[in-house]
Amino acid sequence: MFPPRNYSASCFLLSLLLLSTFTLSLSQSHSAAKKKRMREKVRQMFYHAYDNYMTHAFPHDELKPLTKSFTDSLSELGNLKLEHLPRDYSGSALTLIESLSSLVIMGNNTEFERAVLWLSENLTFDVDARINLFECNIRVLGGLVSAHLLASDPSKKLFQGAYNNQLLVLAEDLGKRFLPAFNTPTGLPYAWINLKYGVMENETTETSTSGCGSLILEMGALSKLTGDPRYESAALRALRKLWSMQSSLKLFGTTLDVATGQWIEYSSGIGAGVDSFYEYLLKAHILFGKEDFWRMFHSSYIAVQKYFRHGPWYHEADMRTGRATYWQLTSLQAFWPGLQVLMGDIFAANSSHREFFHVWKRFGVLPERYLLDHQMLHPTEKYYPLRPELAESTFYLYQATKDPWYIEVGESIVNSLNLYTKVEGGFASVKDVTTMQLEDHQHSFFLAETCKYLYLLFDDSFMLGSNYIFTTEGHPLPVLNTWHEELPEAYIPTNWTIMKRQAAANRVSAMSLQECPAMTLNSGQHIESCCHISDARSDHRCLTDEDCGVDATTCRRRSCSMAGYCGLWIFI
Ligand code: DMJ
Repeated sequence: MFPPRNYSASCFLLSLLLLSTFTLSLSQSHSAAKKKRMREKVRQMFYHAYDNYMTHAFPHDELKPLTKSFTDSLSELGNLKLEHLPRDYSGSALTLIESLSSLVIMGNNTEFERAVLWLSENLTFDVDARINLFECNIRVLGGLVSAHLLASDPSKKLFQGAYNNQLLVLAEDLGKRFLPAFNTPTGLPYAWINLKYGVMENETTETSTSGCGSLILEMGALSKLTGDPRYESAALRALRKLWSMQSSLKLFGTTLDVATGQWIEYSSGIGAGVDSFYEYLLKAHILFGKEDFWRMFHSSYIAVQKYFRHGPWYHEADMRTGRATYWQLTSLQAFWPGLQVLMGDIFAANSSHREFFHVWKRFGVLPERYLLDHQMLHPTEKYYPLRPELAESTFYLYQATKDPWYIEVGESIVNSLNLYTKVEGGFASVKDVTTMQLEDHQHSFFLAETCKYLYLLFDDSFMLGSNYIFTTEGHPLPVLNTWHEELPEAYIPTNWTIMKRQAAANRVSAMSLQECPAMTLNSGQHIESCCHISDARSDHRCLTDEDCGVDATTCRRRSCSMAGYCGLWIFI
């Protein structure tokens, strides 16, 4: 028998198919092997930082890796002029608290349990130390609340012995010490509070937008866990007041006075002093399931895109006029693409992320401030204090797209950190990115965020089967249906006059001066929003293209990816 005429062609096609299947599975196993290798590299980084902290600094706050000593820095965080430093304060084991959730993510239950027991027996907040409310909230309260939720999750089996809510007891004690800060005519909290004595005499009334607008995740969670509504209520009252202070352009300033409710600094952007305010509007919506937080975020997001965005870059602008003020890239802004992924604007996220990574590659790490208009580094802010924001956005983008390019980015970040910042005694901040001269400080967020996001980029098994939202300090909070409940009437932003006025206003495109035409989908659903994502599903992922609305930058219809995220997938 002769083979069929097209035998050789079939054979060729078959071998081609086999070859490509082989190549595909080879490249898949290649990338799985790479992810495993990288995960181990990050694990080693974390333990190099952690073990050195435990050896040379614990139970003080942070490690000084060059001198293998410590700093009791909780009272110094945000305290640029280092004023009113405590005389008799010997630390709160800040780095240990910040490491708790990372230990769980890396599967070290034994060390987690050991840490929890130590904290429950030794940690006290009854100390004469003036601390920054925002910093203490995101690092300490957030670290404790998150670790408590993990410890009390029976499926995690983190404890050999019994867990008796010790972390929640500590968190509640801290939360109570926060409350006097909110006792102002406006409900906006003081930026500073003494943990033992409350608000100090003649305390400054100046604070920042993020200082009063990013408390709701931790304090809201504390209320849900304790049944005491005071924490959530104080954080919401502050947020409501802040919201009422937005300009007619729906913009916010950077600093304000808590006594008068007047703005001090009218210029703002998406970086320092404001960043986590935007972040918490969206994350509060996800954690507490309230539509109103989404509306607030959505309206602010559009204003940000309209007045701050310039191509893939973001500059600052005056909240009253919308006119550009400072053309600067700052290291903190690099979290924004991650937030854009959460809200489904992946195309825009990807383009900004690429620019941040480009700057990282150029300098080896991300400089604190780069002057876009002069194409040069800021003369005094040339440092890189081991910040996590680029790794964080890379993690989110990889989750959404599974594009192996983000694995390459992660690898490059890991290599730079090891090359430039690793020293015998831990990881040191970079003082000057032009010389790579180091500074004697290992910030606690290096363990809470930088290592965590890099680890999760290469191994996200911690997240399988559960939905988590990460606080601005990288502490995971599970998204629980039981928390998605109605708030008291007075707390619902739609009842606020300002929100009613806004609901009546037209929705416009995120693209400056451009409005996407409203469109009716096949299902009959009418979309006007530039970045609509259906809220029908609790995990905020899409099921079909119809969940995805239109893209903010091009007004083109978006599609739902295989990973369940909305995006402008060119090839679909
Ligand atoms: C962290 O403490 C938090 O991410 C905060 O929101 C701002 N950035 C630092 C780390 O860079």
